[in-house]
Amino acid sequence: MTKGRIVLLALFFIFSVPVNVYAQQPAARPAVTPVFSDIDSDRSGFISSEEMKSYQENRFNQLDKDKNGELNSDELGSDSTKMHQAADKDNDNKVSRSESDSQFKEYFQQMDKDKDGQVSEAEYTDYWKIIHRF
Ligand SMILES: [Ca+2]
Ligand SMILES: [Ca+2]
Ligand SMILES: [Ca+2]
Repeated sequence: MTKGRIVLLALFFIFSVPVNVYAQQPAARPAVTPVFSDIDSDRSGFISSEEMKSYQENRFNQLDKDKNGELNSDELGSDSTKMHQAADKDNDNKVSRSESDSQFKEYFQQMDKDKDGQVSEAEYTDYWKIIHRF
């Protein structure tokens, strides 16, 4: 190992310590992780794309307090999981049903690391670990 590399590594550790401390504080977390078994409705240990879809529909209906078929900023603000945060693709400050649907399809694909068409509990936990790091 060269001297330059050692210095770089030392710098990396010095700067990474405060970041890790920050990440462990619950207040720094952007979202509450939905419980795996809330989505895995048949308790098979895997989330299928159908289970993800029904979770998304239930969530959407829960959040859509005025039942107008879209989530406005107040309704989005009441979402502790913040799972709809990036869903507003057309930037009209509202999340439509189809925007919600495509956002959750995206989640499913991102979570299903080994691409076997289902999300295992390990894949799920790993995904949220990464999300909560930011
Ligand atoms: Ca609404
Ligand atoms: Ca929108
Ligand atoms: Ca999988």
